[in-house]
Amino acid sequence: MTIQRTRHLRAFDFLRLLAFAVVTTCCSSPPLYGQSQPRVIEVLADHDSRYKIAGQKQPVIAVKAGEPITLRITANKAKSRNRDGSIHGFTLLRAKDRQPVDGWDLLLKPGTQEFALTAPSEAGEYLVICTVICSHDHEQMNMKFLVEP
Ligand SMILES: [Cu+2]
Repeated sequence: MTIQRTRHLRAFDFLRLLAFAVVTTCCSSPPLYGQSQPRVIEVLADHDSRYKIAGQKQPVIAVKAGEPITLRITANKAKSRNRDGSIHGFTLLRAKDRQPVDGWDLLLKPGTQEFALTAPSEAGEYLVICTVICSHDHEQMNMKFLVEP
């Protein structure tokens, strides 16, 4: 009787240990395979023709030069949309000469979309602008974007 109970407990302990090992192996970060995932930056392109970032009064995106990032943008419709259904844009310009950055000319459909992007290789100040005439406030729909060396 006593031996049986002990065996039972041992089996239980073994299972608990196994579960613990599985959980710590699967859920510990960083992942054991490959390189770490790109950083996710979340932006809201809102119905009042403003870009918003949670926890920031004046939204600013700061990245490292050449850093791979995932941009997760949620777009809410303002007053009007493009013929193709885009409700806001997200276009990156170099601040000093307003030159557009290759690959950073995004059109946003309603809802959440993810874009895998690489930060500009040139450090400095950039500007995000909306390219869809989304409302009478469209002109002020912009945001600072900093590329750190
Ligand atoms: Cu706009």
